Amino acid sequence: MAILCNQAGYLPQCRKTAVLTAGEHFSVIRMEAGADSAAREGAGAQPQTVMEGTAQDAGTDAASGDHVRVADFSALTQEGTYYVQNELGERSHCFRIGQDVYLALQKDLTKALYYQRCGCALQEAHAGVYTHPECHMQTAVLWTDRNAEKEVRGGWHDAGDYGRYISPAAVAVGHLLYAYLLFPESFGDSLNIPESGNGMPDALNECRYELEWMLKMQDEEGGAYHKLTSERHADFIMPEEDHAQFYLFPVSSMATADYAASMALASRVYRAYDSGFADRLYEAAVKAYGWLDCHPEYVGFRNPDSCNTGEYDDVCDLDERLWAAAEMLVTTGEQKYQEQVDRLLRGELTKTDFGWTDVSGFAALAILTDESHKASAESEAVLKEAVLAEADRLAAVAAQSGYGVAMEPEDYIWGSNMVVLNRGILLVLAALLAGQEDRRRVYEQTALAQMDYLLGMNAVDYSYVTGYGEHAYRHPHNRPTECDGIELPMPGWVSGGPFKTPCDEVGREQIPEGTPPMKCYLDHAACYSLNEITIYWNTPAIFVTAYINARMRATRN
Ligand code: G3I
Ligand code: 9MR
Ligand code: ZN
Repeated sequence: MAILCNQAGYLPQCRKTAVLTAGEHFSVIRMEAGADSAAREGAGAQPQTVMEGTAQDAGTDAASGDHVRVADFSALTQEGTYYVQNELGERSHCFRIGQDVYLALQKDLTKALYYQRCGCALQEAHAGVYTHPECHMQTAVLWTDRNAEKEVRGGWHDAGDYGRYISPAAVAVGHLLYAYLLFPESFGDSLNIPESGNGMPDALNECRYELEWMLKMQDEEGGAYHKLTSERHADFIMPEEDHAQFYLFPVSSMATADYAASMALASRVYRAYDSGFADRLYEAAVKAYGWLDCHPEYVGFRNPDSCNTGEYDDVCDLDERLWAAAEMLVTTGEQKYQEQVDRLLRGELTKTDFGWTDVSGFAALAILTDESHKASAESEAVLKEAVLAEADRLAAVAAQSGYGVAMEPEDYIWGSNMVVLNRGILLVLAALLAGQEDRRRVYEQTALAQMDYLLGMNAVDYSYVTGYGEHAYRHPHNRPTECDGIELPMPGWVSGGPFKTPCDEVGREQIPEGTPPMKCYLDHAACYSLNEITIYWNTPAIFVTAYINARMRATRN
């Protein structure tokens, strides 16, 4: 495809660009005016050229090797369905311009978490065609003591596999709950999940399903088991067909700190809805933090030799401890947590990332969005400086990118779309903190540009969200999708995206050596290092879309 665009669409009042890899001139053709126009040629639409221009030469994009030109059609604000065409007659996929472009997307990104529910049946009333009987009902045993049984049903399958892991769970909970805390107006109760209509926003209902499982993953000392999985990944079978023994793997300091942080955060969020639940969450947080106090040393996790399920190993637990101290400080105001925050802020932590290996950005979210300012002014200043400095760096990286994405060639790691979206979170946080309107606008536009990339304005011309775009990817590495006999995947799944050194067999075989990083992608179900789905790749996308929908609501009123 020679013209790349956000296949889901653009907001009327925001910047709108498309990338040309051929031709210099562009026309924007309206298929049909109106807010709800069909995005299909032949639906009785009479194409009409509504804008013409010359695309700006942006040189050679480092991450793709493409020589690109950028067509800016921001002046076009009328709602409708369009495409972009160059002077060679090549055209983009259709896209919409409309206020509602991100509304359905945010709902589907969140509903996707429901499809990950483990330990219950997905009924047709809520799951439509994507039903399955209850799964993984069996009790687990400790990996280190096969006589010690524990009931740990529930939670979300982590990804395309059936494992459940504490650190990625805590990160997904963190993204989701901060999205709600900061942009509550973007959350309703119409996801059509079993709890819909109970007076609590459905994102919180869905998140509670994960939290109730997490509450089972704590041992008597307060430590959090690192993960709950079978010894080997299941074959490609439906979840209800997986009867393997599940094991609780040993406690780690990384998991326990993530656990303490996410429980403390959740206790604040649910306080207004269910104080009994909030108390349980808080008590679990205090108990986990007590474990951290008793174990100031790093307690790592490595897979036993015979185990091939996810490892989520991390060589440093200081970022997790910082997140935990920050959440406990904001939750309690107690000086002992301030002292931990001060100590850890003096270290070399980034304070700006929201992934499962580096969670230190969540400490910035906790402290910088706390309206009661329980943390010291010094902590706030240190964190704000780090956030704004990183946002400036990312804005400069995006400006250098022909595709407007805040990524450098070395950033295309396993789950690179999570990197894109976590950088979107950072840019949104900076937009909230920016003192000057011109900087705020730069951060906001750059955050939106990350969604343009995710939804199709990239070197492989894929929308990386199932069901969103004429060329949305369709073959995620996801066991139910592969086994359910249904042609299309559930809508709203974010693909892991391009990875410069793919490590699955098909990716290694089919992507030639020397392929530019942004092009190291295949829409292939076997490519777990390129095209898997996970809960914590969807949740940063929910955060960014919730911000966008809140901003659109505010600027519309
Ligand atoms: O931390 C190093 C960094 O220092 C280095 O510069 C970089 C170079 O590529 O590698 C970084 O470590 C990588 C790590 O992710 C953190 O980004 C490892 O190489 C890489 O192998 C590791 O990949 C993880 C993968 O599991 C394998 O462990 C992915 O992030 C993680 O999303 C993925 O998670 C899997 C679960 O195990 C099982 N469930 C599915 C899920 C998604 O695929
Ligand atoms: O399906 C598994 C996926 O969730 C993991 O991310 C990946 C790495 O842990 O492993 C996948 O399972 C593969 C296993 O590692 C090797 N045999 C093939 C399995 C299915 O692709
Ligand atoms: Zn299950």
